[in-house]
Formats: sequence, structure tokens, C-alpha cells
Amino acid sequence: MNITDAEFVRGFIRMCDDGWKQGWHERNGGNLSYRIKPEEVELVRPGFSDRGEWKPAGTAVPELAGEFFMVTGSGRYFSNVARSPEETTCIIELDDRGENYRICSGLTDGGTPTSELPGHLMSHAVKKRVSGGAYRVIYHAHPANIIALTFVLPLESRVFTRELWEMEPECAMVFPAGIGVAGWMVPGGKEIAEVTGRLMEEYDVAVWAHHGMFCAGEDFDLTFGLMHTVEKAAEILVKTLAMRQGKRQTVTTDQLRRLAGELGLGLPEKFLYGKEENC
Ligand code: 2HA
Ligand code: ZN
Repeated sequence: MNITDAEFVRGFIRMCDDGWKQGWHERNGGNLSYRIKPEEVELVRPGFSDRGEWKPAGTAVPELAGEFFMVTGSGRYFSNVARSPEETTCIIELDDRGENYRICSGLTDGGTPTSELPGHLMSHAVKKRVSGGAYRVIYHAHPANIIALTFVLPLESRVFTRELWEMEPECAMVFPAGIGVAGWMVPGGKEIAEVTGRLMEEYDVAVWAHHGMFCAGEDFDLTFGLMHTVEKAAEILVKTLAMRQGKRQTVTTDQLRRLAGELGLGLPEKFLYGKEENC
């Protein structure tokens, strides 16, 4: 079977294209990774080229030793993934210590996996542990509205979570655990990987101030849908704040409690604080 015919590869390619069409991936912005299931590895293994050299992965993730990932390439454009998947993405294998990777297929013109590989791997390690193995997708994008909010809202999880929950009932249903928020950090480094990994212990979404968003999920649809829902809520808030100083009315703490109660959402109490005034 051609690697690009495998269902997970087609899902990966479609997600890149969907993100591009949303306008979240200017130039080479953003990156995507998928932790491949063992049976899927067997399907595509016959298509692996003679394996590349082992190279440092930029982090140590023994929990992921020996696993295979599909990832976007560093410097590659999401806009080109659907047209040229073999040149823009790759499948990598981690060694038996989870410290080095080698390219098994893809990036046919050369190159390396995404510059955010350490952050992806650390987040995969955390999510694999806390989800009992169910989570497989890590997605980073640059959606404009959530980035705009990081210039005007306090960089606090309690504020971002609460403000976005108020925008539409879907939000509390889609991200009931809330949203993690991190201050500005140098992209692609160890710090951003470690801070994000810590946020992934508790949340499926991390906002990187003045940069973008990082989401985790079980599959492509859920992870894309999560990014989409957060960004849609951010867009509504940006529009609201652009129209007038603060909201005229909003969803109250009591209404959020009713939503949580009737739908069994188990919203954490720390986000259900009483608000003196609207932002
Ligand atoms: O791919 O988005 O954060 C470039 C980036 C780095
Ligand atoms: Zn980025």
C-alpha cells in the first residue's frame, strides 16, 4: 500500500489542509503530529525507505520509546501538504530510550521534523499517560483571534477559560477542563516544551501568549474541532470587545452552574468565580 493511501495519513493531510483553509498557517506557521497505532505502523512499514540516521529528538521521552509518529516538516508550509505530502511531512521512529529519532519515510527533499518536535513529544508523553493511551494528536496553529486576546486579557487560565466559556454553551462542553495559558517564550525550545507539557497534565488546550495555540486530542476530528471551537469563541469575544467597552450582558455564574449541572460537565470550581464586572 502507498503510504499516502493509509487512512491515518489521509486524515493527517486533510487536517493540515483544513487548518490552512482556516487561515491559521501563514507561511510555515504551525505543526501537527500523530502517534501512530501499532497496526497502522505495520500497514505502512513496507513503504519505509532505508532508514535515516539517528538524531537527537531534543528531549527524553522514555514513555514513547520505540513509537512511530507522523509529523510536519520544519519550515514546510501547511498550504503545500495536500499537494505534496511526501515532501512536507514525515514518519519518524523513536529509539529504545525515547531520546533519538530517525526518519522512516517522507521529507523526500531532505529536512527535519517540525522545530516544535520537543514540545510535541513531551505533550504526547503526558497525554499518553493521563489518557491511558487514548490521545494521539498534538496540533499547533496561529489563529488570529486567540492571539489578539493575549494582548488584552490577563494571561491567566481562569480568565481565558471563563471569558471563552461565556461565548457559547458549546465551549464548556468542548473544553470542560478549561484552557492553560503560558507567557511568551522562544518558539521551538526546551522551555516552551516543558511549560506546555506541564499544562497538558491538566488541559487539552494551551494558549501561547503572542504566538498561538497548542491542542491535544484522541483523533484528528476532535483535536481540530477543539482548536476551531476555542478560536470561534475568541472571535466572538474580539468582536464584542471591538464593538463596545466591555460586555453589556453575559452568561452568569449561575447559568454556567446550571449548564454544568444539567449536562454533567463537572466544571472546575476555580473557573466559576463571581465577577464584579465584565471584561
Ligand atoms: O512552524 O509555528 O512555533 C513554526 C511554528 C513554530
Ligand atoms: Zn508557532
